[in-house]
Amino acid sequence: MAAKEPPAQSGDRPVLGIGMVGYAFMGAAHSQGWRTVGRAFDLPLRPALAAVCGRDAAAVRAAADQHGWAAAETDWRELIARDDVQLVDICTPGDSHAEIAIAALEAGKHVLCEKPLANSVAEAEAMAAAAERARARGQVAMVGFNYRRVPAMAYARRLVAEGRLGALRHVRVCYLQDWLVDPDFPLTWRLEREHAGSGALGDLGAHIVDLAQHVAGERLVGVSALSETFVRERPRLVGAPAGPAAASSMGADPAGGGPAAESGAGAGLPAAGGAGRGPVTVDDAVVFTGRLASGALASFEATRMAAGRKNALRLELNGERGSLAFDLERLNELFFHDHTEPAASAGFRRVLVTEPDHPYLEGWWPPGHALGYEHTFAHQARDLVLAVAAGTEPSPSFADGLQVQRVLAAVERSAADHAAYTPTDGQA
Ligand code: SOE
Repeated sequence: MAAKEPPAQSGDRPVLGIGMVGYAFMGAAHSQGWRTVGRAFDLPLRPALAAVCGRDAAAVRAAADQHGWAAAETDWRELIARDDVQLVDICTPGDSHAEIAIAALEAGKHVLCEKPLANSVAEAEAMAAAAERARARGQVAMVGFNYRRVPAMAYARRLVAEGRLGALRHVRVCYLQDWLVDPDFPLTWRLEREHAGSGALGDLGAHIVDLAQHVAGERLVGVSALSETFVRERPRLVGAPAGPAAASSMGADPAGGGPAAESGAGAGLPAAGGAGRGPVTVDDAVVFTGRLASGALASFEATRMAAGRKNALRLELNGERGSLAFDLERLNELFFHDHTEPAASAGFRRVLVTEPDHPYLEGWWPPGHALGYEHTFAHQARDLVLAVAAGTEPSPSFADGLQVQRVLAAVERSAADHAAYTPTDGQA
């Protein structure tokens, strides 16, 4: 498709041309981040929305207009080959991450890849190896764990690193959504193993594994898990080819149009019915425990079956000197208890994380003027642009994404062969 070339230089700041693959929920969120980041933060490079890619020419053109992309492509290889694209942003289902990311890195481009990094450890290993080779050529590659960029979460990490919680004892984290409660919610790609890799585990569990480790500042060394698929068959999507072709390598998210469609909320629900029911091949929910390197105990729960919980990512840390608690549904607030204070007056207090001294807040509004979900994508873009400009390894790197992938694989393995003991009347 015809390209509208963005300028190679803007004022005294060189342009960083972005090419994005996929344009549904995550594509819309990333577009918003790329559009706003240069207005909020003073960056050494100016991100330019050069081109977006999807399989359906008319739909991708409409998405380009809606989200502010200068050009539209229908083949991701063409997107990668463009001279005005220096960074490839991958917002497709997991089954195409490895192929696109490795091709982009080998073509000399920087890469941002949505989470989870891949659908398997083997793919993630190949991606991390490609990123390491590219690093030697000055390229960077980052995984899109955007919740690290909630200011309250970045601030929580700072408090832990400063020792305000002392030695950690517990990390308690869950990610609760409810868009699969309805057994007639259709069989989108997120419910098919060959496209999504896993269910709530990869979709939500990946976030909480990364976030827990990031805030705690240490990694999991062992896990033990249970998982369940409560609804084993769902209506096939109308007009969607059954099986792998439905969500092949790239383009528009087969789950449908905008953010609401993908999350299953309200009017955007993808159409179902008439094509029979098909098998759900991923988990609906997973719970697991883990041990961190320091010996702290961690518990995790990820589900899309928690009626009434829309996007409740809740995290609590307890240490010998204090505790922190957070809920993504109230993302400007962090609750902090300082256990070194006199017991009579100590207790959890609400810290409104909107001060200029709080992470990322220097770019936004006066204190008390709250931020939201979308800002995490601008913060992600900011950190990536700074890494590109400085030639430093971004965080989370593909190596970090691989480590999360290994945790997810260990959780799956444990859930598959879990030794569950039946309560008895006292005899072992
Ligand atoms: C759907 O469960 C989803 O869009 C996830 O895929 C995202 O990663 C999460 O941020 C919001 O929910």
